[in-house]
Amino acid sequence: MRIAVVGATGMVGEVMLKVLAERNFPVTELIPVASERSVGKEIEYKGKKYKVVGMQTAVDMKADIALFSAGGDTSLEWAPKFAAAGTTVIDNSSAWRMDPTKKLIVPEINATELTAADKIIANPNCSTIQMVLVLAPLHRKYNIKRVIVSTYQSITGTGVKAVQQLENEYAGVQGEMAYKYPIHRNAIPQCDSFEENGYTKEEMKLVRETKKILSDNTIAVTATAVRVPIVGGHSEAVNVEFSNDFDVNEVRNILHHTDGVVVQDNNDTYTYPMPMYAQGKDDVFVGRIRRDESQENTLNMWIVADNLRKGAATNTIQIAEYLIAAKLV
Ligand code: 2RA
Repeated sequence: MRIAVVGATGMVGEVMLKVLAERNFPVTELIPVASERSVGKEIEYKGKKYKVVGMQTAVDMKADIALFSAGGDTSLEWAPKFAAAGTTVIDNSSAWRMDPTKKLIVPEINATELTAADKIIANPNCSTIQMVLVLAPLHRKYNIKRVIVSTYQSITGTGVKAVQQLENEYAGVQGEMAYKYPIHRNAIPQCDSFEENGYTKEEMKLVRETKKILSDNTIAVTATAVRVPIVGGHSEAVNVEFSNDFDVNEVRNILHHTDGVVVQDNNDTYTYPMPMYAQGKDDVFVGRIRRDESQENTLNMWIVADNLRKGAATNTIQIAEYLIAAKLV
């Protein structure tokens, strides 16, 4: 497979290359793509050096699949050009996610929706992926009425500038700010910009994308997204109201048998998910599973995942793996 990685020099792009190698993805030719200022830079993949090329050069090279993580504007401009050249695009930005003509895919949930006609496929937001992977089997079993989620999001979701800001603040050095406020010893209740309704784009991604991926607009979702000074992954406190009652042990068992989900839930052994231990792994970890005693048919959970892996690079690559296995590319 001729594979283009668009945004190859960025944080997610670098993880994509790592995961492609780890999973021994069938890459016959790698095309690392970045903005003009990075053209000519060398990147290494599986012990071989490749020169970064620009966007139009990459379009003309007619990759089979292009894995995009280059921001929404770049994707809006260039994904259609790659698609017109016959390349199937899997895009990590928010550009196409809510487009009614584009599929929003978490392979374990809805990859079967894909057809060969899908030339631009949207990868959901990291905080959405980890939540819906856990919610999907529970929705099928108990029918979800409402979700209340509070996130505790890693600074890696903002990118290199945010990681540098935290390192500077640790070191007592004044540097470029990724956030309006210090992130060291702080928690910032704003991920991305605010929308007219007073919610942030990050919060509304959780609301909108969850309904689309679970194919159910009746699910009520509300979210509070918070940035915290950690790097390992995103954590989420999720409260779910079902139409029907449930048994907590049955919930654990359903999740235990869900592909991509690992249950870490034992109070006696202080076993629960934490981003420090999720970092570098592709699973979504769930624990603190307990009935909400304040309301019937309602459950609390704690969900953690590496936002750069299952939340971005790995999910994207799993979509590509599905396309190949289903002979859609
Ligand atoms: C964030 N999910 O964490 C967003 C984009 N990666 O900032």
